[in-house]
Amino acid sequence: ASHPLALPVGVTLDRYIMHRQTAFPYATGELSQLLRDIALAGKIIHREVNRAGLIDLTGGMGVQNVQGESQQKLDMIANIRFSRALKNGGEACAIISEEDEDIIFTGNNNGKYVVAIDPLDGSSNIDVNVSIGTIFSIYRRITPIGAEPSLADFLQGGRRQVAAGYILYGSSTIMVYTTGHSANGFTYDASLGEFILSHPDIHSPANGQIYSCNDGNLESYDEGIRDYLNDCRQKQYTARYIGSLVADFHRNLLKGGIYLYPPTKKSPDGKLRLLYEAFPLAFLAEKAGCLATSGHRAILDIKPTSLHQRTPLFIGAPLMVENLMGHLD
Ligand code: P6P
Repeated sequence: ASHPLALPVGVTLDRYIMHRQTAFPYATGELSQLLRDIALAGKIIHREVNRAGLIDLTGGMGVQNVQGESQQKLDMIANIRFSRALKNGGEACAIISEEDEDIIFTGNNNGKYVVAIDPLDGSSNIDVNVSIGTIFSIYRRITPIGAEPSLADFLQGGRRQVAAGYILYGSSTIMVYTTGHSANGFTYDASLGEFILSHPDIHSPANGQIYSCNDGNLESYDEGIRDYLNDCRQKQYTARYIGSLVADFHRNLLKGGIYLYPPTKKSPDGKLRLLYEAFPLAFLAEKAGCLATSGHRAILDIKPTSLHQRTPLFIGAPLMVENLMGHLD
């Protein structure tokens, strides 16, 4: 039977959010509004991404972000737009972003929520017209309402997320998120300016034949990882690696597959960020029936200690992740 709260494909995101909120009699609407604010920022970035080639938004600005990576104009704009949308929305008291070293205090100290965000992941793909994505993670603050938010609000751990998801700016723009129950996908109809429910209650395949990793790093992978990848090749699986996490993740979520970013010589702790990449995707993945591990433990069980810490990430079809784990000592 379909989920009791299921709504028909075609309903708008706003209607869906309101309908879901009615399932929580004590809900006071802040999380609903926060999700709308994120969707609004996504609509704005959709417009910017689709104009990028026309108004010289591609190409580096010659400035470095906190990661020491050359900052593309569009990810700077995305960072500004999401921060502004969340500040103006009033529901988030603080934000952390891949693009900023320190916590961004919104000034809304009465806001109940904090948001961790990668405003535009895969930004090196912008100027070659490859899909890119926003990843977001929402926590209920643990500092008192009205007080100044703190680091502790962001270091609660992956299982304390109240919502998480992504917006993929690809051949179409789709927002996929969960508030802890089901995972749902909303495709953007720019002619209406609305996200429309297109992928209700996503259940990812238990197994798959697609593996995604940067083959160029093969020599620096742990032997167990190389054994697993050889196993995939023996079985003539399909290698698909876009170099844009959200795009690779989304394809694997729908079709069944595994994404691997193991430790490498260059990134001995893995490359991906725990708080605004691995945690939100792992939270969403588990709600869609997938698994996400660092190779040592479930991603969501990692105890976070700093805002920009990295982790190895293996995420996707449960049978593929379990098979991989069988190859690790
Ligand atoms: P590599 C993009 O920079 C990113 O963070 C992910 O979106 C992507 O999956 C990965 O890094 C690509 O990294 O080292 O394979 O180029």
